[in-house]
Amino acid sequence: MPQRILRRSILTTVLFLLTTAGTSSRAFAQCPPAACSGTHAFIDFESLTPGTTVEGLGAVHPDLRIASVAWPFGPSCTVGSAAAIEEGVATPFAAYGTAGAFPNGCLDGIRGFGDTQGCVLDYDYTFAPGVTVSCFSIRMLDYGDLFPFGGTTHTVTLTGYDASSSQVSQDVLTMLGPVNLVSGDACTAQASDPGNHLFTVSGAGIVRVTLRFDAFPDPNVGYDDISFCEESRVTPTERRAWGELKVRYR
Ligand SMILES: [Ca+2]
Ligand SMILES: [Ca+2]
Repeated sequence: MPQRILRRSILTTVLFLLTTAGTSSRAFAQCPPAACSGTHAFIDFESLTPGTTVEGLGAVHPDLRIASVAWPFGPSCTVGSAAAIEEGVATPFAAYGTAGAFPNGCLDGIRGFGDTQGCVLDYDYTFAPGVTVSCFSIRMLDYGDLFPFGGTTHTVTLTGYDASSSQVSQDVLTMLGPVNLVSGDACTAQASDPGNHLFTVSGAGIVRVTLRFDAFPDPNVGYDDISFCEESRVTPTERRAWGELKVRYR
């Protein structure tokens, strides 16, 4: 390779690394596009007006269904009530408060989603028919500065399952001891602290991802930055072709 082209190639690589280094940790969460051989999806929630529901297939992405699930250990929020939230805006709810009771502070950007304060919801993430993912990631914010249900161990678990309901991958956050007003606050937590934590599951053939809280959670949290990598997808054309095939061989 001529010297000039080699230099340009190195410069391009350095620029690429600098660019991705500045955005990969927050913008793309932990399912980076470069590692996705299929179709990459990233949802930052910035386009959703506060109060817009995030639940149901297509609400935030054509191939993703967010569905809240009743928390079995105590006060569950109303199933189906998860909605877009905005920093500094207490409507439809302050899913959590940061210093000075500031609602929904320090999301990535100014918008994410959450549910009502003081109650808990578990979540299921599933995909459009025929879609499987090889990676799924979500950011949870402000976990660990309030533990009204007591307990000494506080565990949040993201689990990916395949079509036969076998576990593919699991990511567990365990926080020990009492509240921590620094690492548990969305605005003062460092990356990967409970207060600003990315959960990621990866592996072949994931069709369902569950987010589950144990009996002693922080009920006031928010979510942001969902990314996933679609590894397979049955296109409408293929479905039609299969139908024709069945007719032909009936
Ligand atoms: Ca956001
Ligand atoms: Ca909290």
